[in-house]
Amino acid sequence: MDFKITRAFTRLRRKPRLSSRGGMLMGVLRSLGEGGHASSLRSLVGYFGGVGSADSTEETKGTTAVKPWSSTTEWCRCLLMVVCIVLSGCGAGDGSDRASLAESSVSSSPTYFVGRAGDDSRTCQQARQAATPKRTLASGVRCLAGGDTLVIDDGTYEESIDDTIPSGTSWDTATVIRAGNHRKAVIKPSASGLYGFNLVDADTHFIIIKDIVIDMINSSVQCVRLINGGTPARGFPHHVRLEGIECTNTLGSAITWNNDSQLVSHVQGRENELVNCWLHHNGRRGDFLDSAVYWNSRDSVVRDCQINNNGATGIALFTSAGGTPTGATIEHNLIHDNAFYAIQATVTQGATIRNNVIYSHPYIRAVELGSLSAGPVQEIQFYHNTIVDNSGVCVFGNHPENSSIVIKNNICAGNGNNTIAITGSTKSNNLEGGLVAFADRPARNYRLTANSTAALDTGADLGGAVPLDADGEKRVQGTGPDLGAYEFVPQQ
Ligand SMILES: [Ca+2]
Repeated sequence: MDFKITRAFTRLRRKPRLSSRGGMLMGVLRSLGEGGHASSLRSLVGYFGGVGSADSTEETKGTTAVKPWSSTTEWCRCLLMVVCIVLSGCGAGDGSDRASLAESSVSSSPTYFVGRAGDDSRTCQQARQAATPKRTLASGVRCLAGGDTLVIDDGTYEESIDDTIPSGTSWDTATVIRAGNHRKAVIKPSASGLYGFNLVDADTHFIIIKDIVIDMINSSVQCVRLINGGTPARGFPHHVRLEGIECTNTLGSAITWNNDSQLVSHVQGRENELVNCWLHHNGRRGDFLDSAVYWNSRDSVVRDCQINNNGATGIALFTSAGGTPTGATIEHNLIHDNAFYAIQATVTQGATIRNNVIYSHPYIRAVELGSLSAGPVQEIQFYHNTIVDNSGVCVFGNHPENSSIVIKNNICAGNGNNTIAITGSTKSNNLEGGLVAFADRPARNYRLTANSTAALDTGADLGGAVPLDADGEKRVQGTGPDLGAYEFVPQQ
C-alpha cells in the first residue's frame, strides 16, 4: 500500500497543472476540434466574459457564471484571444511556459512498453518508447502510476501480477494493462500458486486488463482473482474491467470475484466487468465448485463472452460467507459444452439474464435459478435466451423462497427436457419444445430465418427492456419481438 501511495504522490507532483488560463483554453480548443462546438463556444465566451483580467484558478473558474452571448466587446475579446494563442502563443510568457502548456494540452497519462526483446535495466522514461521497452511485466508495472497504460508486446511471459497495479480514479482515468495486439501477449505463470492477476482489497479499483491471454497450465489457481485480503475486512476490488481477455487451463475456477473461504469476514466487490472474454478449458480437475466465473460481486457484468468446455459450471452467481450477489447483468454470452450448468444462480437478488445462447451441456439442467439444495433467488429478469440441444432440463429452480422471477421470450428446444419450471416465477411467451428452423443448427448457428415461424414476432412486448439482440441488432423488428437471443432482420 505504501508503494501505491508513494507512486500516486509522485505522479501528482509531476503532473502539469491544468489550472492556468492556457490549460483551460487549450482544453476548450481541443474540444472544439472534437466537435463539441456549441457547448465549448459557450464555455469560452463565459470564461472570458466572466473572469476579466484577474488571475484565474480552477476554483475561481468553477464559480464563474457562464454568461450568455452578450456584448460585441466580449465576442471580439474572445475571438482575438483564440487567434492570438493559436497563431503565436502570445500571452503565455516565455518558451518554457509554452512547452508546459503544450504538454498539458496533449498529454494524458503516459504509456509504457514491455516486450520480449526488452531490457529491464532501461529507465521508465526509456520504456515510454515502443522501441526501448522493459523486458518483464513486473518491471513495467513498477513504472506505472494510477491512470497510466502498460502495453505488452507479443510473446509469452512467465510471470504473475500480485497486487502491484496502481489504481485509477474513474473509468476515464483507469490504469490500463493491455496487449499490443489482441491476444498475442500471453501471461503464463510458471509456479503452482501464482495467479495471472491477483487483485486485492478495495483500494484496488479502476483498472482495465485488456486483450491478454492468461494460460494457467502450470498453475493451480485462477487467471484473475478479486479478493478481500484482510482480516478484518478491507473490502473488495471494484471497478475492475477484464476486457477481451482469454483465460484457459486453470485447475479450478477461471475468474473468481468472491471471498476466500478461509476468511472470516466478507465484503462484496462491486461494479466489476467481464466483457468480450473467452474462458475455455478451465477447471481441469473437474470439481463441481470450480465454475469458470464464480461471482458474488454487486452490480457487475458478464457481457459478450464465450464460455465453453470448462470442467464445471459456466457462470455461477453464488453467495460466500454470507454475501449476496445483487444487480448482476449477464448478457450476450455464448455458453456451451461446460460440464455442469451453463448458468447457476443461487442466493441472488436482482439479476438480468438476457440474450444468451446456451447449448450442448450434458448436465441434468442447463440453467438453474434458485434450488432447494443451494439457495433461493429473487427479482430475476430472464429474457430472450436461446437454450438448445442440452441434455437436461432447460430451466429449473425449486426453492420455496424464490420470488419475483420473470421469464419471457426464451427458446427451449432440442433439450432433454424443454420445460421451464421455476418456483416463484411468472412466465409467458416462451417456446418450450417444438421445432425451430435455425439458420444452421449443426454448425451451432441458432440465428433465426424467415422460416423460424415458431419464434418470429411471437414475443411479449417488454417495453424496451431489451433494446438490442445478441448481435447488437435493434429489437424489435417486424411486428413483434422474436423469441430467443436473435431478432430476425428481414431483408429489405
Ligand atoms: Ca421480430
